[in-house]
Amino acid sequence: MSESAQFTSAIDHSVPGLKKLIKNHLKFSLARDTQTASRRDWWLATSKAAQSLIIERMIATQTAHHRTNAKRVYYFSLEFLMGRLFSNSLYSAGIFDEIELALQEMGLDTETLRKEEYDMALGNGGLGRLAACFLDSLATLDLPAVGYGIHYQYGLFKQEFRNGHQVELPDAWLTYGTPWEIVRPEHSTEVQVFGQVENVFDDRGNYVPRWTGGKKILGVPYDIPIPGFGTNTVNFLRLWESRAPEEFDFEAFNRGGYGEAVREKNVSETISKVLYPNDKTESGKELRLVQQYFFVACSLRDIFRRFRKDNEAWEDFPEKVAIQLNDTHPAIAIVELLRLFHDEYGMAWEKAWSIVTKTFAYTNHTLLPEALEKWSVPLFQKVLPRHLQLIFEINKRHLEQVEAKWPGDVHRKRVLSIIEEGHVQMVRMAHLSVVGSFSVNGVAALHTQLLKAELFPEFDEMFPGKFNNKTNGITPRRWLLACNPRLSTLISKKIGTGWERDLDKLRGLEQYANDPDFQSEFMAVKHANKVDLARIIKTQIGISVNPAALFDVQIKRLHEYKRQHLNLLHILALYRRLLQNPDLDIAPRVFIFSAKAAPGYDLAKCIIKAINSVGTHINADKRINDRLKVVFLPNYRVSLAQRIVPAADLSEQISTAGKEASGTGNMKLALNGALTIGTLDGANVEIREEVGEENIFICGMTVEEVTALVKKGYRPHDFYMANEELRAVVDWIGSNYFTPDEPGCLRMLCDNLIYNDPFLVLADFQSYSDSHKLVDAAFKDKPRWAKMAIMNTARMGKFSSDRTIGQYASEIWKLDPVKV
Ligand code: GL9
Repeated sequence: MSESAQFTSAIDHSVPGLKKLIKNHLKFSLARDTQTASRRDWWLATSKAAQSLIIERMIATQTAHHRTNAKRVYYFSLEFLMGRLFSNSLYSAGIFDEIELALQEMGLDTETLRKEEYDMALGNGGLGRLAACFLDSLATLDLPAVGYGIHYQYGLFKQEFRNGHQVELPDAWLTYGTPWEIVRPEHSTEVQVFGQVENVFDDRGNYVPRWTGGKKILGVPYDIPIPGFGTNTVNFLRLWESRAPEEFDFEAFNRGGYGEAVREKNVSETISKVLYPNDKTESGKELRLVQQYFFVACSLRDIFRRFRKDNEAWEDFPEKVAIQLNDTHPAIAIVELLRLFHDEYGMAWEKAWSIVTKTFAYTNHTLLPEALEKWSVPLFQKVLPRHLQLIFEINKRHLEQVEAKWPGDVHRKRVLSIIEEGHVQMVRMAHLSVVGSFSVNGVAALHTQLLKAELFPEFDEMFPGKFNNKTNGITPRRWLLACNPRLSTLISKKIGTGWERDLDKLRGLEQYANDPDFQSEFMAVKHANKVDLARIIKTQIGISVNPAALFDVQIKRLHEYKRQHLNLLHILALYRRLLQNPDLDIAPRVFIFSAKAAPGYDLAKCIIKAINSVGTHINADKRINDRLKVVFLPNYRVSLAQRIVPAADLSEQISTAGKEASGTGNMKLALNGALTIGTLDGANVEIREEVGEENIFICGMTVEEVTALVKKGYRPHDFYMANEELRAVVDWIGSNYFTPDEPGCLRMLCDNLIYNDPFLVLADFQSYSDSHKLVDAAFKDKPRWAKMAIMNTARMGKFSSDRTIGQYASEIWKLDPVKV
């Protein structure tokens, strides 16, 4: 590679050149000729062609980062929900149109090939998808960055419905391989788990603790190039796969024979076997803690190797390395970095700790108490005995600081401690993260405010300025350019291109919001997207829907706090009103759901069954005459979201106020011209600020009202008794009317609502239902709806993840771009 700053490609980007490149890959990488090639072969060959261009730029990028000894950010995350990479790669390589032409000339098209790709679903939901959007923005902004995570053999389970119930199937995404990853055995690294702590004499004759006797595991990295859009920068995502260090364990072989030896190998490989399918944390599972430690330990060794190539002094580490912790899942990295410096490199505690706390920054993604990770001390002792000792020492020093600041204040020490006292002592990973990081951020303004005031008020007092907000964002490349080509084309025709890298430019559409011609063009795009989605619904689940109806969309993980069951109650209320008054004048609606429930979350699965059963019943009811349709699309995933989002009229964002940290689906839908019906929760608050309150439907209680009601003592039964319609629909769910073949199967949902209702569904029902009447009226007024939809698209600039990442870079990481 030349040392010049000028990057020139060795590959012919012309249509004939790309055709040749694709055919070469077909022949030499896949051993196929054009006659026998399957669609998958063509997809693979085309992907490999795009990948060649990207890899060229990746090499140039890495050379530039190395040559300038640039500071890098390392994004540590247990989840990266990447989805398909095909379109993204073509757009980023700047060859989308050329490839389209090249394929056309060979009798193929991008649209068909795209569908051959299996989603890369190494994440659960918002948190993992945010990581993917961030990688896209980091590269697009020319920021030197590496994502680190786990190369799961199985991603998030595949969902099917059997008689309306969720069934989980394994997600074998690697069965046919992927063209995007590059295995790098030369960068493999060994880490250990379990074992014990022994005191030994070090080289200087000091009697020191040492971690010995653990089980050795090999980490093998797989790299996925991450190309920026409209720039030469290509960063990468490095995912670790666990292997047994020796192909064959001869000791085990001698002890127990061949079978034993292979079994031991399997244990090592279990670590990267599967993504835990819980959307909020998986506490107490030994394997999950091992996963967490495994990937951060591998990543830190990798970062050390890279740092040492260009640097001498450890003091400079924080000048060259920033590590962002995506929630507390990778927080053990704080202790591992301290251990490496202190135990392995003999650095004094104070110096080691000072470097550590200048390196890490932590993002909190939720206030839900069940999601705050805690590990029992006995489990820690078993898996990471030396780390446990170090945590106790970190905590001792931390509590000395508390004592210095608030002498004699026992209460403060108890609430600030990293160790929670009780029958079994617990390590609080969030406290460890706050103490070990120089920055703690929330993911929306309201969330950060509650983080400071409710979750960590004592920490905020102890470390003023450490807490800050970084409102989430989404990448406009995937969530507008790639998923909605019709709207992208219309926008570029109207205001020119450039919005893909500067989303504030969409403000230029505002001036056309009242223009009848533009309104009809905008709504024609929406209609065409709805026709596409209607076709998908028909082929996937056999239900016919009317593209002229209002498409009312709720797509996200299934969770009580997100309140899909509030939506269901409203559907039942509408159904009942139509049965009671057949002439009721409402705009026809198609309710569209898509959601996975954690496999062990019974109530969430019951809500899925309830929606499916009610839907089947309503869809078949001739009296309704297609004025209501209920559709639950199975196997929600990124690629399906990319089909639903462009076709949505209404976006349901109805979490109980204070529970949804930010939400990002809300941004994707509004960007594509859907209007939001939502509570004042998470980023909805900021969406309202941007679009104006005349362009959004806000309903439900505020955080203050929720707090007051809970404090006073919430009694759902009172709301149930006081509202005739609400009582009728709740009873309907519990009545077996919708599930005659499975009596009692929705009982738990009905009982939960009347007697427990922890997320105040019944308390918000009336307000939500009233708000839907305003939606109905607005939708019937076509020019008004069109104007509101245009205003939503025009005013979403703030929610580009480029803006978010720009703020992380300047305010947290102090990171400068490097142009390639
Ligand atoms: C989440 C929050 O619940 C969302 O509100 C937020 O938008 C995202 C990204 O910051 O993080 N936290 C969390 O644990 N999940 C989130 O979506 N869960 C999943 O990823 C399923």
